[in-house]
Amino acid sequence: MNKTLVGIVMGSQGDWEVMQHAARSLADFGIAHEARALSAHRSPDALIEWVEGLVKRGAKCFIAGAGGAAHLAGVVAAKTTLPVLGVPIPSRHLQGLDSLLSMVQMPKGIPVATFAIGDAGAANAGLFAVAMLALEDAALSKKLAEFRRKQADAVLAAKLPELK
Ligand code: RP5
Repeated sequence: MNKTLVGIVMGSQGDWEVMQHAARSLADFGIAHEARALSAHRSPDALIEWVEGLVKRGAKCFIAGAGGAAHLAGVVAAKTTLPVLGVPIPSRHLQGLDSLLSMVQMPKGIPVATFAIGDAGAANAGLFAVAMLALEDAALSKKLAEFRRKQADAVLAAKLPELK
């Protein structure tokens, strides 16, 4: 089995609906990853044990998604010097603005690269992890460039409807 390069963690099982998009981006590029639901507040010891274990096993970065008082990415960042990419999960009452602000306002010295709220943020966190890994992997870099080219082609091929 390939070595796990990216750890994906989310605060609750319900976050998977959004975080699956990060896993999809990684899977599409053949990046070995491991996804877990572990909470910074409800299961802090298990979270830290998992982070430390993945670091020892040679992971290159973490993607953390959480909603509400979204401290998960910050806690992961506090325990490792590997890059941590944060995904704010849409929340029931404040639609994820709470998650975004909780995640993005890290204290100086412990960075979390915070992405957009929801599906696009999760997909982009996965793509950003691919871009980081591609820095030292020419084949992956080529695959990423091809993905971008196809995406551009799709935009250029768009046909707008006739005016009614
Ligand atoms: C956060 O609280 C989780 O990341 C989730 O987005 C939110 C709600 O979790 P549940 O109460 O539904 O488990 O910790």
